[in-house]
Amino acid sequence: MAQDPDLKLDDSGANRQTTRDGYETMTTQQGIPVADDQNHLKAGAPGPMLMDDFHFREKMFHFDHERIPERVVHARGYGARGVFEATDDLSDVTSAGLFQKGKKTPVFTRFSTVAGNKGSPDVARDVRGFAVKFYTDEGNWDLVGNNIPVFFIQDAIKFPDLIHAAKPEPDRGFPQAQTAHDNFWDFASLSPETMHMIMWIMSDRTIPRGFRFMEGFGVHTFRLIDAEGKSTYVKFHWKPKLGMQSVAWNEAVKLNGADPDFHRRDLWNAIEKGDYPQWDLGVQLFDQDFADSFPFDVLDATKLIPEEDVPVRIVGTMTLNENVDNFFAETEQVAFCTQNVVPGIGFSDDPLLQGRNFSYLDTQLKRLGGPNFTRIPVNQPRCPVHTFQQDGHMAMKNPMGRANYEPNSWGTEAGGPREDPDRGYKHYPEEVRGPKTFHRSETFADHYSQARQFYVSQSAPEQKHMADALTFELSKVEHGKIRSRVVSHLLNIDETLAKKVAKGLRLELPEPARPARAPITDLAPSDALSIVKMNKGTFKGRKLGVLMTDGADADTFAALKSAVTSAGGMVEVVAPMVGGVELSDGSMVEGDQKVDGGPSVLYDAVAILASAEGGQMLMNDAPSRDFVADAFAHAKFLAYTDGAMPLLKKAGVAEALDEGCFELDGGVDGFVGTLGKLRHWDREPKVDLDG
Ligand code: HDD
Repeated sequence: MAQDPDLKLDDSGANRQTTRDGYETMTTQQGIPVADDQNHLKAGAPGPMLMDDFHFREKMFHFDHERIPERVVHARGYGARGVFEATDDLSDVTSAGLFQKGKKTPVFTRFSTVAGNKGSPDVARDVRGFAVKFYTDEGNWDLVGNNIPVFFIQDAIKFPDLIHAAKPEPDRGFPQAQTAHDNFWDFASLSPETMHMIMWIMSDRTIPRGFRFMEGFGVHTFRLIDAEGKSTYVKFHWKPKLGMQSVAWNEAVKLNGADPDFHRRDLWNAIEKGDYPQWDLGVQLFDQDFADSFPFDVLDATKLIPEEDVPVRIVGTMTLNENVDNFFAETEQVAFCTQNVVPGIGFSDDPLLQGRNFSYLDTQLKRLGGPNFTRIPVNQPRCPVHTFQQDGHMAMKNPMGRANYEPNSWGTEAGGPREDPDRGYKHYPEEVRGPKTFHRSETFADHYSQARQFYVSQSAPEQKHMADALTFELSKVEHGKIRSRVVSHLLNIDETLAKKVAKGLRLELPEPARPARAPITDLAPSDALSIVKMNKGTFKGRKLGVLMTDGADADTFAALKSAVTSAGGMVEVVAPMVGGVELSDGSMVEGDQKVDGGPSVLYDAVAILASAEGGQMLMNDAPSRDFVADAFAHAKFLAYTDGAMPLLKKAGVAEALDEGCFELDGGVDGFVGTLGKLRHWDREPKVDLDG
């Protein structure tokens, strides 16, 4: 008898019985009810353990095999389910059904860091993966992107070297989740093609405030193909509805201690609250004529096309609206493959993309243990699947019937499936000629022009952060010659930047590196590349941390809470004791955090509401002083009541109060009205050595 492939483990009536207390009866994997889950079967007391205990053996066997290899890159990640809705019609350029206006397509999205292992902290300075699986009516489309629109290398053959250099050094096994070490900078400085991406990773893009505040990019040039087979080049962009935001570096360092799960907790909580994060999907569309006139090769993944040259057309919105039920089942087992494209979407000849198309399928085999990973629910298409592929480890859905080969003559009912020249995926019939050689295209030879364009497009605080980041990273590099070599490249990007970094390292300025092609130095700056310039002026989805003591003014707290909530933000109470504080009117407010577990790095802005006695008490508490001093140093907007002054004094902030600091006794509007600016960056040069 054919097996029902959907048979569920606990479907059988016998095992659905409950215990005397009304719990479901525990069973083995074989469905046998378990009598004792506390003790091994033994002979006598205390007694040797008996091999008869199949429940113990099965339980231990299964536990021993719980781990699977972590991803070789992007091991630390977090996923959620959602939906993509097309808001524009793209049928003029693609036959892909998901781009018909109004069409809704389920998605699974996984964000990740790249270098760190599965247990590494969320706010490591690193690129973020942004991978989306679209379960379309014509199969799965995986858009496996990053939060940076360019990549380090141009040819996939260098990927293992890049990753080896970035990961912990092989002899000592550290540092974890960091590029601040010799091997990474050695490789980068010997590979000038990395320089554009180096500028991006040294910017605030690699220390995002959360996944909800990041852009995403498909990176490569792909193709859209219409019903007649015409091809249009495309680059994909994700734009967060909440706008972009990053944290300060010193804040990131502290966040990783305060909450190593900062990003995943943020995403999970937002979805649990029903505050669903959304991204618009945009496309840059262009043809061969544009490609030919563009100063760089559109097939070179180390180059982007500025939005000012080809505007981003918004074509849909992704909403993440469901957390996973089980982290391992979905987030860990989801298998993205760049080769998963659907009719209407195609590859270009980008040699990085071509190499990826091999690597992803290959890696899933190792990670998930066999070719049937496509049958794991999170990876299964939501449309019918008919194939003669069969058997293998963990075969869960084999073809039914007698025929398992094509062609066969068993008639349509039992004999299918058959290929379908009308509906089937057709590769773009690009004409290809040329000698078979190992080579890198001459058109890929410019390594500095867009690196410079990125740098000059940044606001002053962002440029400062880049110089600081480079100085920091190179200060962890032990070999002077590697530091010098990096600076020799910076000289080809921007002289001021190079000099700042050299000064920060006390390094003699080297000769500039010899470029393979002279850089173009007058590319127009692009505002779209700057987080600060693109600020949307909203506090929506952000968090105010209010440090409070007994006797804090109830009206001020109520006004603050109501104004921040109306602005779409959240308020968390930080208290000396998590049991809460008693306000001036005798009401109690629960603490969301105890002050030493809720440092100000967890918040986008802070307020201190203290009574006179409360201020005196907090002043002697080191975590409370850090709360204020850090918020100030991280350029956060800060508000306070008069009672908080002793704390502000002791934290060294009272003498330095500036336009980013607000006295609350006169009302909350000035403070809350400013929060959308997110940071008071003007303060920053006054609070650090590098200013
Ligand atoms: Fe990759 C994972 C993104 C270049 C080989 N990559 C992986 C993930 C993302 C990216 C987001 C995690 C997917 C998930 O959440 O499961 N990778 C990129 C981007 C690249 C890129 C945007 C450049 C444009 N990757 C790249 C190259 C290769 C790989 C050139 C190899 C030739 N990447 C892999 C991999 C991974 C992976 C080894 C590890 C785990 C996995 O695939 O599923 O195959």
